[in-house]
Amino acid sequence: MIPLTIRGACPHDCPDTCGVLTDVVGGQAVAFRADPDHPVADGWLCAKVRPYLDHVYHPNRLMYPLRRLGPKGSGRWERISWNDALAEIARRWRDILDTHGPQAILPYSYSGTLGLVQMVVSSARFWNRLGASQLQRSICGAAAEAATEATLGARWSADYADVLNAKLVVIWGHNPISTAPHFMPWLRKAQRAGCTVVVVDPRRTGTAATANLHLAPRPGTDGILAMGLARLLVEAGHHNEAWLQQHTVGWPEFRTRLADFPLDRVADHTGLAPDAIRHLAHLYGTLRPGLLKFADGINRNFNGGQNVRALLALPAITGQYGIAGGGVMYSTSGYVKWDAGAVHHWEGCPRPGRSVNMNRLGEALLGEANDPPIASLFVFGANPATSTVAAGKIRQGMLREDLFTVVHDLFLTDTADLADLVLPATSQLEQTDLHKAYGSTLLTYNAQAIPPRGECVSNWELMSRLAQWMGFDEPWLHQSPDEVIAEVLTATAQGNPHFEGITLERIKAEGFVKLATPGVPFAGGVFPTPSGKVELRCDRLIAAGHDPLPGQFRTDSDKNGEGDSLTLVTGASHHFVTSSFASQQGLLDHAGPPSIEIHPDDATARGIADGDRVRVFNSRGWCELRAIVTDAVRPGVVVALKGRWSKISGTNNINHLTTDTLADFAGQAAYHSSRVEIERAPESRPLEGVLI
Ligand SMILES: Nc1nc2c(c(=O)[nH]1)N[C@H]1C(S)=C(S)[C@@H](COP(=O)(O)OP(=O)(O)OC[C@H]3O[C@@H](n4cnc5c(=O)[nH]c(N)nc54)[C@H](O)[C@@H]3O)O[C@H]1N2
Ligand SMILES: Nc1nc2c(c(=O)[nH]1)N[C@H]1C(S)=C(S)[C@@H](COP(=O)(O)OP(=O)(O)OC[C@H]3O[C@@H](n4cnc5c(=O)[nH]c(N)nc54)[C@H](O)[C@@H]3O)O[C@H]1N2
Ligand code: SF4
Ligand SMILES: [Mo]
Repeated sequence: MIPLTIRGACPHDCPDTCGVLTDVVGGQAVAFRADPDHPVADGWLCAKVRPYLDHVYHPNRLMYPLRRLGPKGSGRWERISWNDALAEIARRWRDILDTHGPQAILPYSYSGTLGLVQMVVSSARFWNRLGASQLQRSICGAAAEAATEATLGARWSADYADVLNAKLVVIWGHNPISTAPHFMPWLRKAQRAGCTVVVVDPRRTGTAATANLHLAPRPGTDGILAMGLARLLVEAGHHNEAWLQQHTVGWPEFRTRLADFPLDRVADHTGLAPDAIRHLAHLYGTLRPGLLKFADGINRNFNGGQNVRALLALPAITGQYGIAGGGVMYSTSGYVKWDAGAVHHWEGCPRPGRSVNMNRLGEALLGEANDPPIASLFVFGANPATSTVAAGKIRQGMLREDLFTVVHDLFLTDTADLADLVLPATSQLEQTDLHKAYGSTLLTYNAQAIPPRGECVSNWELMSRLAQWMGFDEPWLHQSPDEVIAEVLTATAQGNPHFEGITLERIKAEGFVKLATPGVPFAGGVFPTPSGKVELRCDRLIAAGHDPLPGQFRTDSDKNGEGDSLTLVTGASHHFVTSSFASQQGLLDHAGPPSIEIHPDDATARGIADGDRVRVFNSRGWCELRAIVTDAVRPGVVVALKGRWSKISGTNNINHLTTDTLADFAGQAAYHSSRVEIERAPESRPLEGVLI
């Protein structure tokens, strides 16, 4: 039989949002590959998504609803029908509505899929209609987003190809070799053409290993480094006074503040040699255009917001915004802000009440949210027991006998293990969606390729079923995916010049379309801030309790009792997307056992040798990992990559140690401000664990 080829989009949390093709024979997907016509994918997929059919046809895929037998977390389940599952949810929720009101119900979703229908609208409409608690979605890039919008007015970036116009690229707290793979060919091409590549990262990542220069500062000190660089640039006359006068607000005050950042202080705080800082300032001052590239890893610390504000000042000081190959390449997300009215449909809904910060989930379940208490937790497209800060508290909270928890996922995750009911979710091949990207200016359509496996349902289909059981018959709760897309797209396109000529019909016919964005953002030095300028001083920040100028940094640290002497950095794994795919044996084999990188000086001081089993601990919890003794991490810093499932690792995972103290801006998670201690552990159970 000749296969039918269906065009789709990779739904995972990655800036590339590749176009994909699925070959289907008789309702079965038989081949999966990159769409050769998709300009970002360019004919290849990353190591984790290439074997996507192993994910779709994994023997452990959930196929039907499950109800818990025995105590919470005991791992015993019975199969139930969808009818019974939905009836039980409706019954429990009606009781909760009577006793506590709807805000006692908390939906928790995040980045399992990034689609408009299955993530954005599925996280909004039904929950608004129910009147549930809002979720503050601040786990990933909230501080950097707030900082960028305050300073530049919008998250706009050029496409990856713009790096070919740069003479210098500073990749700052970002590891694109793993996290934005399709940027790498452009970077290599630029490098071969003579572009100098600098990486600023406390770890010698795969990206750093191929750079011309690698600086490894202490985590969280990037703002101080940026202020120090700014001062050196001004001292050497590399600043552009005319541009600053014309296109910025607050330059005189900012300049005065630079007095606080003499080189010796900056070197002391960052742990970098003065010469290395001077060298970077010289490169940035002289190699023009110079591009600063970062993602969200850099904002996951107590100073995440102000650090990004300080970074964003550098292109302004040198007058490099609005030129090809210059400025900042952070995110293209701001070109498409889905129309909030069409996404949310607030009409007829209870007024939105409290918002629960996802980074306080454990504390919220344990009583911090008490008016009303959280009586029901509904998790979909997320795995908080694995991926959210202070996971031990989440586990403890989810074990509450009086909490009614439903988890909708493709797999029986660490989070699903703690549920009362587990519902089976479709994979991307079994659902329809539209995807914007955060690393490119394409919109990519995902056509459903195969029927749902077993009794799986998509997020949006589930929202419609829940609405039906709760007696909500508004048409906007029961649209088809294409109707949702058409409505949101039409509303978004109105008044947004980037959507010129874009319709759903066109996207479906062509598979993907390019937004009508300018090649260079902020051309002519015009910014969508209230002043129309770069806001070095941003008075809007005062209302939120922040210093309106960058340059004052928090000095508190994550204190967990005596001896917490190492900073824990938990960047992205190469073979997983957060915890997604981290139960796939082929990828686990590539990734090796769960481990922690430690500098030889820190290892020797603790009697730890390479390959030792170690216990990592602080006041929040512990986990056991395999030590990798390496100078790829700077002294004082240990690195354990994110994503490992506790149940597969044979131990708690690293998020049992991460801090739930929030960062400076926007309720951001501060994973990389966590402090830990490490000791040798006796060899007992294997760490590698077994597949569930
Ligand atoms: N393969 C893969 N790709 C992914 C993901 C994944 O899990 N796996 N996750 C996706 C998601 S959710 C996101 S948000 C993006 C994130 O994309 P990135 O920001 O590129 O990813 P991270 O690895 O979180 O962080 C990048 C680097 O920041 C460094 N770092 C940490 N703290 C600091 C600091 O204070 N200063 C400096 N200078 N460096 C610091 C870390 O060592 C790490 O190498 O990637 C996405 N892509
Ligand atoms: N230690 C540490 N932890 C981190 C970070 C870090 O830097 N360090 N980074 C954080 C960041 S940046 C992010 S964005 C978060 C991400 O955290 P989460 O959003 O919780 O992402 P995942 O852990 O990948 O879990 C996603 C789940 O969604 C499921 N899923 C996939 N598609 C669908 C679908 O269509 N429907 C349903 N119902 N389920 C689906 C997957 O099977 C998976 O179990 O992790 C954070 N965790
Ligand atoms: S995870 Fe990223 S690089 Fe991999 S296929 Fe998906 S969009 Fe492409
Ligand atoms: Mo993220």
